[in-house]
Amino acid sequence: MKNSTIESFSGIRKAGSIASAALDEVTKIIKPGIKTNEIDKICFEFINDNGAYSAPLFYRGFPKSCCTSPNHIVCHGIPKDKVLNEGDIVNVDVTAIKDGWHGDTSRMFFVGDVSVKAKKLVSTTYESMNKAIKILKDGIHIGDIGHTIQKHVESQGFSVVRDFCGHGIGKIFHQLPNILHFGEPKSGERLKSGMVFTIEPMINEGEYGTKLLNDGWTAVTKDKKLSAQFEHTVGITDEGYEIFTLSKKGLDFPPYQT
Ligand code: EYF
Ligand code: CO
Repeated sequence: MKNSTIESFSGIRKAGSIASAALDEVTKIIKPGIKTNEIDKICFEFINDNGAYSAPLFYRGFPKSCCTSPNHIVCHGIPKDKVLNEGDIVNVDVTAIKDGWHGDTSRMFFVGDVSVKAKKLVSTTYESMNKAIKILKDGIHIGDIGHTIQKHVESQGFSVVRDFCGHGIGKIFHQLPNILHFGEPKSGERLKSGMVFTIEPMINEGEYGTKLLNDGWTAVTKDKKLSAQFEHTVGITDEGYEIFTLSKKGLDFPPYQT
């Protein structure tokens, strides 16, 4: 059987398309003055209305349905009563569970007009993820993914966060293998057709160090400079790869034309 028709791929394809469409909905409401709690409400309602569950809600005690990570927040920012202002950048990370299968994706959003520096960080982060996706095929090493990302990011003067990684995904939200976003070519495990995992590089404007806030969830840059992230859920096929979380509306990268 071709792996594009196996049960895991069709399940993750459905979950991924709901997660991706939830981010398409978020695109409609992002503007100066919006609160991150409002983003959470949209994600929760959209995912539920589509017969799915939000995986982050209550996962290891996490209190919300998505993560919202503006500016110097690297990941796992908790949606709250916080207003986003003109010039902010923000990552929204959603995971839908449909029929027991997970689809995990995140995108960056621009709040009004943002600086040239922020735009360059966001475009470099997106390019690094896409360059890594394009090399995916049966037989390459996990280290090839990290090396591709690190080479591009460092060539642009930015740094790759070391403290968080991509992950295998399927009926379980987080499983092996860990997908590091830095590394050496031809190092680590070889990818096999049928494997499904996320690529979700977190890229910093300054140094790669992070620290955890006292809330126990929110990771921020140590130097308080900007951080950006994109994420897709991808599968290895006999022919190469499949991306399960592309936007059906072409809203994969800002500025979004809506
Ligand atoms: C100490 C959470 C657990 N973890 C990962 C729980 O893979 C993710 N996004 O692409 C991802 C999303 C969430 C998540 C949402 C909540 N959690 C956060 C921080 C620390 C921790 O365990
Ligand atoms: Co993830």
